[in-house]
Amino acid sequence: MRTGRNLVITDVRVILCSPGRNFVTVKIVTESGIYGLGDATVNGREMAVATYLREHVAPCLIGRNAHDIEDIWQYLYKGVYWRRGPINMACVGAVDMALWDIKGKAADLPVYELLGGRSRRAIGTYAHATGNTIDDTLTRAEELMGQGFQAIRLQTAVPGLDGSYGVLGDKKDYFELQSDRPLPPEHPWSTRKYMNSIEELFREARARHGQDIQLLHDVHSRLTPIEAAKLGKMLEPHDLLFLEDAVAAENQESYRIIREHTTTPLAIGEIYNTIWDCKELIQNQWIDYIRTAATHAGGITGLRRIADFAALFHVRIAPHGAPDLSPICFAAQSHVDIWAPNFGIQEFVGFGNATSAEVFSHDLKITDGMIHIGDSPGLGVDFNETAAEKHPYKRSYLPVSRLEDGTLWSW
Ligand code: KDG
Ligand code: MG
Repeated sequence: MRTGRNLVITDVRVILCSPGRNFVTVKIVTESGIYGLGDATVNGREMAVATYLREHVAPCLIGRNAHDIEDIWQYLYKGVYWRRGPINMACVGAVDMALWDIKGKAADLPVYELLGGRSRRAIGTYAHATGNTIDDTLTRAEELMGQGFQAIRLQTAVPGLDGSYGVLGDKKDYFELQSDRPLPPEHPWSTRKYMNSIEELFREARARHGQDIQLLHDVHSRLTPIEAAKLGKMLEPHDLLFLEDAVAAENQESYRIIREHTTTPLAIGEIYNTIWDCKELIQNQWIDYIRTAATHAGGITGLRRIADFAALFHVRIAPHGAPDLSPICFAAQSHVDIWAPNFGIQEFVGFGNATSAEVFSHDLKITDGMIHIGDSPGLGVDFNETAAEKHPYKRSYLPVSRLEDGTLWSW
């Protein structure tokens, strides 16, 4: 295909490492020496993405012009015949971010300038307060409020259940590496026990922390639509910013049922890979926030397309920000957040630990719960391959959930 200014891709490296947890990183190198970085991590399935990238994607990129971001996106999406899917789209996403990084460096501009410039000074975030009891959770929320966070997601263990989403029985957090466990850890689930206890968490939160703080909650897809409707109604007096993943929505119609019954705002999307997964949710205005991440939904190009579509229907973006997305993904979506006119809020669970900081560097800062992006060209990230070698991949799985009678449930 024709090109304007050629920036020929000469090498595509795929690096798996585990500086605290597993990440899959793509490094695309051009003949000029400019390189770009992308995150392709799919938590618990890292080898699949790494192999797909090495065996099927990298050979197709060598010799192409790194400036042709849209053409390469279409080539990897339409061109494979097998459209969509989490593994394929994480690879498209990683390549896409790396190409935006290259374009920014070549232009000597941060990526948000290429998207259209800033729409805001900084990016509002929400933090996580999680605990084994309501008191633990609310004490943690108080600490976060003291650090300046103005929005906090509250999760607490369900009385009578040994561990649940966000709170493992042995207190090892769900986002920590689970490599000491040969197979996925299992959590029990009871909708009845959850429904009987959850309202108290938010009632207590409002009583202790007042009305100013924004509160959020993640159901992690464990309810049916009518149960979610009931929960939304139950939580209405506590005025949530949003209720996340109330129901798994391969069937997007499910959200119509929830919407008909409650004014609690709804969010979904962290496992979606394309605009098609949320098309009906958005165009019917059944949700308020779309939570697709840059890695999982086809990179900056995929996320920008979703944001523009969502803006037509008053839906705002709130990208997934769990620690199993690498700092490269976090930076990539921060550039989208600072640009998107319909940005809502960014999930934020810290910038990783000291070990991950040996491997990844970035140009983001957090003060008073707001993320500030510097003006480094490209995505402002870097990756230390030598440091990464010291932290080899370790197999690790996300947990699974079972009802108390043993039936497998959504985790
Ligand atoms: O890999 C799965 C986690 O990223 C997910 O469980 C975290 O639900 C999550 C969230 O909202 O951050
Ligand atoms: Mg979630």
